[in-house]
Amino acid sequence: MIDRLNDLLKGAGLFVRGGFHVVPADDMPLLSDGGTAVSVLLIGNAGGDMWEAFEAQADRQRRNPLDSWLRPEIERVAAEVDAMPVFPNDGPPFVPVQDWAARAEPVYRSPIGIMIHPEFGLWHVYRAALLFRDRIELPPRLAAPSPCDTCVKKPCLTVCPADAFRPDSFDARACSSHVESAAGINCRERGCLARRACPVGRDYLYEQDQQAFHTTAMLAAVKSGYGLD
Ligand code: B12
Ligand code: SF4
Ligand code: SF4
Repeated sequence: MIDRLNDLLKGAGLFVRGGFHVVPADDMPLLSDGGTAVSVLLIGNAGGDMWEAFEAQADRQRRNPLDSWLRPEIERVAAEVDAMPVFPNDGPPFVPVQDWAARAEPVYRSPIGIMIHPEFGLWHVYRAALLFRDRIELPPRLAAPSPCDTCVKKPCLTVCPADAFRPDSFDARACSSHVESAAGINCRERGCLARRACPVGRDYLYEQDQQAFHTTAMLAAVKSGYGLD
């Protein structure tokens, strides 16, 4: 199943990130027939592969071009393996995809909220969870500690010009005000300074166009009140 899925996802620059078996305490969305999922696989991207595929295949003139391109791709793949896709960015309410990720693979909450991966650093995202009605064999969960445990200087926490990182939360409005201002040109065009300050996963750093694209999307999301109280 994992190899087949990876083959199906490769063209879009995605891959299987890991999975877990559902336990009764999980508030898992129901399957389309009202049944309960037994196993879950997360799919996502790391580094620039998805961006390259997007640039080659997507219609940039469409509204929400990344979602408009990727969603049908994922739905098609899910149908081929008889799974139901759940999209982390659909909501509110949002599915707790970062908690699911920590069960699926060695990722850990970084001081700036984004999950850190020992290889990909902060340069990876979850695009969907595939819910299966039957128990499937999961890829092995690799054991690796959080890189943050041994990162003494924690530069991610000292470079944000908007002081947007609070002990347990992210001040999205402080971030977006800075990024939109004249002084925010570095974050706006080259991506979040705090994320870029992290020494882990440098090989997976997004290129400038990708950084700017995601930053523009983040600004639009904050403006619309998406995910904010
Ligand atoms: C709404 C949302 C946003 C909003 C507001 C988020 C906010 N107020 O913190 C906006 C648009 C600002 C945003 C921005 C970004 N987001 Co966002 N976002 C989400 C979304 C859809 C829902 C988050 C939520 O409210 N969940 C509700 C419950 C379920 O969440 P939670 O577990 O309690 O945790 C959230 C917060 O409480 C907070 N948090 C929890 N504990 C802690 C601890 C600390 C120290 C901090 C700082 C934050 C923090 O972080 C979580 C997400 O913000 C998630 C996807 C998802 N389904 O979770 C993506 C998600 C968290 N975002 C993601 C990303 C990549 C980003 C951006 C980097 C995008 C960009 N390029 O600009 C920025 C960076 C923001 C940052 N530094 O945290 C990824 C992170 C991937 C990863 N590796 O972990 C996710 C998981 C989406 C995905 N499909 O993978 N996001
Ligand atoms: S800079 Fe250090 S503490 Fe911050 S996310 Fe990277 S490894 Fe973790
Ligand atoms: S984009 Fe810039 S202002 Fe926003 S959190 Fe990152 S470093 Fe701070």
